[in-house]
Amino acid sequence: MTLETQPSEETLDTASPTNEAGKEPKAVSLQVYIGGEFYPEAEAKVSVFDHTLLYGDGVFEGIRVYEGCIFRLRQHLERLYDSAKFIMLDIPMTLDELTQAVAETVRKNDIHDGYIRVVITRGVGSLGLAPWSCNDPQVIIIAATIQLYAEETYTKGLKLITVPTMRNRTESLNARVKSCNYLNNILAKIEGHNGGCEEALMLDANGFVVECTGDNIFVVKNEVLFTPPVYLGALDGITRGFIIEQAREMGYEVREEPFTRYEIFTGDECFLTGTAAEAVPVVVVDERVVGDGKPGAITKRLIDVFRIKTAQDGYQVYD
Ligand code: PXG
Repeated sequence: MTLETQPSEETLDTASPTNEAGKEPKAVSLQVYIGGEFYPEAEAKVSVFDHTLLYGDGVFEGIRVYEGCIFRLRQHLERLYDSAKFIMLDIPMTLDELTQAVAETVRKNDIHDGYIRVVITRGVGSLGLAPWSCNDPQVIIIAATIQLYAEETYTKGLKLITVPTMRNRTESLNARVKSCNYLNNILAKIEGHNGGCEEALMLDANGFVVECTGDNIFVVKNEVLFTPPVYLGALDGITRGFIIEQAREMGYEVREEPFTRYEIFTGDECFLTGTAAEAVPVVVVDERVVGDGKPGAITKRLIDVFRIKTAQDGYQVYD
C-alpha cells in the first residue's frame, strides 16, 4: 500500500505531528533516534559504508501509534528480533531497552497518531558482502505522521492486478524475515503501478496467492475467511494476526490455507491488511468484480472493530 511518512519542514506545519486536542500546531523538526542520541532529521545520517545501504543487509519494522498507544509494540519488536536472529544480526540492546527507546522517540516528537519505523542496520564494513566485516549495527527509530489511503478507498474499495514478479521463494529469502531488502516487493509495486493499481497481487511459482507488496490478503466466501498460510511465503503480518483473532472472536471461521486467483474472483468479499493500510476492501481483481463490487459486510464489520480496538491494544506512551 502507499505509505508516505511526512518529513517535516522547519516551518509551521499544520499536518504533522498530530498534537493533543486544543494545542496549537508548533514548529517541528523530526527528532530521529540513532544509537542512543537524537538528531534533527537533516542531520540524521548513517555511513555510505553501512551494509544496509550497500546490500540491503538489515531488518526493520513499521508500527502504528493510535491515540498515544503503540499498536502491538511487543509483537512488532519480537518479530524484529526474530528477523535479526534469522540473518545473524545482534541487536545491540534488549527488547525492553528498545521498547523504552521507541516510546521516548514517540514522546520526543509529540506523536499521538502516527507511524514508527525501526531499522537495525548491519553497520559499517568493508566493500564486500561479508557481514562479519561489520561490527557496529545502528539502531534507528523514526516517529512521524503517515499518509493513508484516501477515506474513499475504504468506502469504495481498491482495485488490484496480479503482477508477473512472483513472491520470493521461502527457501531463498523467507518472507517472515522483514529485511531491508524489499526489491521483490518494489518490483511488484512498480508493475502494479504501471498497470494503474495502488497495490499488486503476488503469487508463488505454483500460482497460489501469497500476498500483496505490503499487505496480507483475505477472501470471504459463505461467511468463512480464507488467508494464505505464511509458509507459502507471506509475511506473518501483525494486522493479519489481529484480524484473524477478531474474526474468530466475532464467531467467523478463519482458514489459513492455499488458494488461487479463482477463489478471489468467485469470492464474496476480499480485503487487505497491513500496518499502513489497516484493513482495506478490494472490489476488483484483474478486471473481475469481486462479490457485488462494493466493500463486503464482513469486511466493513472488521474495519469498524479494527478502528475501535487499535487504541486499546498496545503500549501507552503518555500517562
Ligand atoms: N506483507 C508485506 C510484504 C509487508 O511488507 C505486510 C504484509 C503487513 O504486515 P503488518 O505486520 O504490517 O500487518 C507488510 C507490512 C509500505 C510498507 O510502504 C508496507 C509494509 C511495511 C513497510 C512499508 O507500504 N507492510
